[in-house]
Amino acid sequence: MEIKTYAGIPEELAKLEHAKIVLIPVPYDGTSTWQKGADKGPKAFLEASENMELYDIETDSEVYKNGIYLAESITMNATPEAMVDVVHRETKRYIKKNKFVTIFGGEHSISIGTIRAFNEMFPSLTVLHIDAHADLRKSYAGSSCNHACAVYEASQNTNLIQVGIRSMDIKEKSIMNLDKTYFAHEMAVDDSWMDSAIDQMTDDVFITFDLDAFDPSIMPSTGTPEPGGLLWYETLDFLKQVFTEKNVVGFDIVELCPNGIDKSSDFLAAKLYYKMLSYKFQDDVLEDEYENAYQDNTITNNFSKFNKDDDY
Ligand SMILES: [Mn+2]
Repeated sequence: MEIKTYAGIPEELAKLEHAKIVLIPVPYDGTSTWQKGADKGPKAFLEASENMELYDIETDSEVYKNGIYLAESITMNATPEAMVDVVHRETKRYIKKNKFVTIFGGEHSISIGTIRAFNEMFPSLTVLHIDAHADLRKSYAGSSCNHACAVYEASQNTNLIQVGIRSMDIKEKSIMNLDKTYFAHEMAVDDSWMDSAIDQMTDDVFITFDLDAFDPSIMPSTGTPEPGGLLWYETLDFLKQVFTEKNVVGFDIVELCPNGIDKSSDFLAAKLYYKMLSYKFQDDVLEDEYENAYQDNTITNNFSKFNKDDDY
C-alpha cells in the first residue's frame, strides 16, 4: 500500500511512540460466501480518509492531533485460523503498549481475533456487536473462524450485546440471548433500545461494527446488504452516548466491499471511523508539550486539506 500515514497526517503525528491511537488494516476476504471484495476495504477506506477534512464540527476537535499510527497491514491468509491468530497477537501487542487500538477489515471473521485480544486484556468486557447478521454460528463451511461465526466465541465468554440484527438462521436462536439482542424491526418503531442497550453494558466496551448494519441506501458497498438498516444520525447518536457513558477500549469496522462506481460508502466508512475517534477523545485536552512542539513545525502548522495559499 503506497499510503504512508493515516489520512495524510504529518509524519510526526504518525509515529508509534507519540501516537495514542493505532490503526491496523486487515485486508482479509478468505471466507466470504457471496460477493468478494472485503479485502479491498482497507485501501478504499484509507483513500477516502485522505480526502476527508480533519476538523470535527460536532465535537469542535481535531482528533488526529492525538497521533494515529498506521500499523503494517495483516496479510496472513493461509487459513482462517492462521489469520485469526495473527490478528489476535498483533491487536494484543498494541493494547499492551497502552494504545487505543482500532482495526479496519476485511470481512467479519477478523473480529474473532480482535475480540479475543481485548477480552484477554479487559476482565469484564462488553462486546457491542452492530450488524445486520447474528453471526452466532459455532462453525460454518468447516471452520469456526468463518465470518458467519464472528461473535460465537464472544457469546460464550463476554457480555455480548447485538444491535441492528435482521438476518439469521433459526439454529442461531439457541445461542442468542434475546434480552441482549436489539432487532432492527423493533428498533425502527421504538427508540428506547439505545438506553436499554447501554444499561446492559459493563464499563469496558469493545465495539465490533459491521458496515452492513447500515441501511443499503446509505451503505451499498458491503458483501451482503440487507434492507431496513440503521441510518447515519441515529447511529451517531447511539455511538456518542456509548462513548460518553462507557469506557470504549477499542473498536473494529468490517465488511467494506468497495465498488468502482460509487465511492460514497468508502467515505461513510472513513467518516464513521473518524467520528468514533472524535467521540472517544473529545474530552481529552492535548498535552501542552505536544501542542507546542507541533506549533513550531511549519508543516504541521499549515496542515490543511486545502492549498496552503488559500486565504481564510
Ligand atoms: Mn453482517
